[in-house]
Amino acid sequence: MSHLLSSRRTFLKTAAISTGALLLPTANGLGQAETVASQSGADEAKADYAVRIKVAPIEVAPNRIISTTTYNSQFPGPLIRLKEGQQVTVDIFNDTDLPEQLHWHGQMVPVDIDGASEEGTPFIPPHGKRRITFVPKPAGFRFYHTHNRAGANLAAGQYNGEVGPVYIEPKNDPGDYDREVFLVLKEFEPTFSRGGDMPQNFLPPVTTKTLEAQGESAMKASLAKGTPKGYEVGYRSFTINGRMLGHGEPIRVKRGERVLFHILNGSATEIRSLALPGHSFRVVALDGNPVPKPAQVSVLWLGTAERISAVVEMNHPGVWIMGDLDDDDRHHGMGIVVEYAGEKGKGQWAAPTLQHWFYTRFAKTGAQPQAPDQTFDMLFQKDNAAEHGFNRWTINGVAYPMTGEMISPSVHLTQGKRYRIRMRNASDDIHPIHLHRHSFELTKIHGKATSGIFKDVVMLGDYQEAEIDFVADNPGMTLFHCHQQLHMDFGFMTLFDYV
Ligand SMILES: [Cu+2]
Repeated sequence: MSHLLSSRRTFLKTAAISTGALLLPTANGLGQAETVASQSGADEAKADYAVRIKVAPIEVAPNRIISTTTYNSQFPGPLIRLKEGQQVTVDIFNDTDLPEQLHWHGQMVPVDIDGASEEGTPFIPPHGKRRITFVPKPAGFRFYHTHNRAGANLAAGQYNGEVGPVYIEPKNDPGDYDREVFLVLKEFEPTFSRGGDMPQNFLPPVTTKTLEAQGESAMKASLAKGTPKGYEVGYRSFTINGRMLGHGEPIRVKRGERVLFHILNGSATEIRSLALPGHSFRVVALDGNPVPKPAQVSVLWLGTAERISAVVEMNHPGVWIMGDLDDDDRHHGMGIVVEYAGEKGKGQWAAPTLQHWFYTRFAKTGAQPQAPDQTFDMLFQKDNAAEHGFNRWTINGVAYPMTGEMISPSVHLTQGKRYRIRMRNASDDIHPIHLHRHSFELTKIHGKATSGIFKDVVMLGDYQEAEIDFVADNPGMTLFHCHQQLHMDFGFMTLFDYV
């Protein structure tokens, strides 16, 4: 299996033949475009890409085979390389027995393309097909994934293998690196547990006492009634690009090379970290959007659905494990070997020094955000084990119905206006908050005003507050939700519309 590794030259070649080609799984994995005969009939023009949703076996380690729903029978789904502003046609085939939604995460597409039934995107019918045409934007590292609900079904939604990377090439690419490597982090074989082990100490501890008091007293009251803690999800196998640590091809590098890693946390529920002993990451983009001030860090942290693009200068020869800081998760597969040319032996790991993860490290110092036209307050709360043993999540006291139909929007937007959402988390969980079809700017986080960082997912720490601004520039129903599958399926969602 490949680890999405390719030279820049190969990518240019791939891009050049992408029109009129179908992306198909090949023996060595991702990103390989091949021109094949149309599968959609002679009377219809061929699509630029075809994605086939299909249950298939994937081998995460020798003789460790998992049956899961995939894109094109592989994990991750094929790398889809698009060009900013250049229209593309994609055929989505659904070879499963259930209706499907394919979400173009991080792209500013219309509602009928976006891939969220709550917004009104049509389903891809079971054993049917949808052809979509859209103009990719903005440039950068995006991804596609299922937007099906899973609820209590750990074989559904993003618990399965429906995740694939998208790279939208900018009109101008300064290209200050030698080659690109795409990494998709993903766990398999989910199981339920009571209470979780989510890492909590990596965000700056800027908590709000009133939120903490509110959350703690609600939890105490629930536990006092004899209610156990709500279900959480754990996993048996952990992979990077679909292979457990030690069982995939290493990333082969040469001394002096500058490798641009595009890293995606494709997890349904988990926060991931990544370090490479003896090396540092120069973070150049968050969620695909260039940051105002690239900076070096030794550890990357990614909430569910977050992406980081970072350049590593290969200047510390050896054979290393690039892996998660959590020993247990790494021992169960969350890592990949980086091997220098001429070096041999087992991958070495060394725990890095812990630093807090400040998004603001990549912002311009002292930059103040533009004033919004209007501000909305949102309070996030957990109702412990209230939904058949699952935690119920509310935004301003309202849980989105578990049945998933479109409901009345909670926020009405006027096109062209700038909005601020003041988010307050009265729970002890971290929430990767996601806004569909728009990018937002971080304007206050870790207790400080900031500007210039544009994202589509942001981690909101336990009992913390943050503010995000966005411009209403893409009319239509817009979903706002926590990207943790267990949270979004159990209420943590709301809709915006345009008046
Ligand atoms: Cu959440």
